[in-house]
Amino acid sequence: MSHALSESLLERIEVVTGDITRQPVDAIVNAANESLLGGGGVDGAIHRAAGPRLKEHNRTLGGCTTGLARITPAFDLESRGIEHIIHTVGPVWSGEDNAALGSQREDVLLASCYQQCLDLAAQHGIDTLAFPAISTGVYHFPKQRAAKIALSHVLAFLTSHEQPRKVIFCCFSEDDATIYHEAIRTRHQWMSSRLTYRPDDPGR
Ligand code: AR6
Repeated sequence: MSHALSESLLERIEVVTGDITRQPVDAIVNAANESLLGGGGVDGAIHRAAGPRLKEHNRTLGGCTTGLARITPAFDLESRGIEHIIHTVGPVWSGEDNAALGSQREDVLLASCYQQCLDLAAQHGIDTLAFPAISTGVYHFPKQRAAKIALSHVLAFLTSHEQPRKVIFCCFSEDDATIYHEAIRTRHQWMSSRLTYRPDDPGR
């Protein structure tokens, strides 16, 4: 990967603080539960903003298993320019935060949520997509750990796909946004070090 490519990849992601229902994007991701019929947190905010037709529609879907995703119209949110909602069900955290990243069943399920949402976005030609910090509220997934998984899966997907063109990580607090900025900074340093370290370079 060239330096220019890694820079342009990072330009395709953005961290914002705010309400996901107010983001100027084509689609938003909902951190739902398996019923898809609404709940608290970001799920409650999205159902309130999308209106009762969302729940009526979701009754016809028969729920969604943890780690999978479903796409729906955005109903009343269409007046704000949002065309789709991608509902995914994150894992409930029950592990130890000190285990190696990727070793927990919950890590794999959370990665699957991001992958499924990105696949659906690409299939539906979604240009701009906003994610909340899936599973890090009521479901208690450790925030730093979740941000690393979110970032690495989004970057890997963007490397091989033109759509979505832009992914926004929509945080609900400045503290949560700081966690994403830190994950991006670490990733950027790692990418740069890989690009400058050439053990076989005769000029070294
Ligand atoms: N915009 C952006 N992010 C938000 C918003 C908002 N309007 N509201 C909350 N957040 P959570 P989970 C953040 O609990 O952990 C529901 O009851 C919040 O600060 O919404 O996946 C569902 O029905 C946190 O960073 O989702 C499920 O039963 C993040 O969104 C369960 O909660 C996720 O927190 C899912 O739990």
